[in-house]
Amino acid sequence: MTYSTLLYEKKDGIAVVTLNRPDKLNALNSTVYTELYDVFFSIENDPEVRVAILTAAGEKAFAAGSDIAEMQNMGPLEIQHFMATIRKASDFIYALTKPMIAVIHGYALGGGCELSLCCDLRICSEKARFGQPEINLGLIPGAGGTQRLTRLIGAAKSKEIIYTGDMIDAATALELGLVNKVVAPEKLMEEAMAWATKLAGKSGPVLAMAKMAINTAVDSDLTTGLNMETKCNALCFATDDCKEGMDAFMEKRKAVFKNK
Ligand code: CO8
Repeated sequence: MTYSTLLYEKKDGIAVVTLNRPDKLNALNSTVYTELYDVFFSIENDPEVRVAILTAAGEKAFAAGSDIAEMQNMGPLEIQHFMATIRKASDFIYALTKPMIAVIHGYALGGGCELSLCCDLRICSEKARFGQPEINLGLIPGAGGTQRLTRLIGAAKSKEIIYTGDMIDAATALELGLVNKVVAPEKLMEEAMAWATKLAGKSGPVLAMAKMAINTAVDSDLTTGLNMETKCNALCFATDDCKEGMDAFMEKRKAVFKNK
């Protein structure tokens, strides 16, 4: 698959998507969001892919936000169209049935931070910097930041980050629960691949059930979430992998999952 703003590779069940506009600090324009939707649609429908990684080219940034040059002369109607393009990609990535890991070095600002929030897990370099600086441009986050950031780290800290527009460092992001793990820059991709490899060894359908249940917890009330947990578990019991997991335990051997 070839894209003008992304790189794509696949190895041993792990898909790696790389944002590739390093000269613009991987600013996210309409083409990037459209191509992100396309590549993740392919990933979702590719049975060989078990886990996806989203990373970025260049030394300085994961993504420094949505493309200000593109937005600069938009009016309300054009921005709604742009936001629909963002929404289509973001919502699809968030709901992907396969685990998604964002691998973040350098700046993850505005739409860049919001894109990482659509992933399941975030691993970053000690040098990463996060922020929602839209307030300094006279706007507010528009790629899900007021919603996904708030659900992840709570209203008070989200308000602090969004109202001030200040950046936070990797250690603060870890403390807030914005990222799962912080590692030395030279270890970033190695650690991300180790994580991805571990997840690729689990049962894909069962991971999808775990993701659906947890996403329901984020998006709804407790009763709805508990009902979803029950249904997802019932579906796990319809898989060969569930039988294999329990048989392997009883037979004191390592389970070999077949993704069925
Ligand atoms: N959009 C477009 N171009 C960008 C962006 C961006 N977000 N960020 C950086 N660039 C470009 C620069 O213009 C520059 O291009 P050129 O070399 O052609 O002049 C190149 O990338 C390198 O950037 P800098 O020279 O600025 O690099 P510095 O190291 O000096 O600074 C910073 C790095 C601090 C990250 C700085 O680039 C910066 O502040 N960038 C903008 C950060 C920002 O405000 N992000 C939020 C954008 S708005 C957003 O994401 C909204 C999402 C919701 C949209 C929905 C509709 C409302």
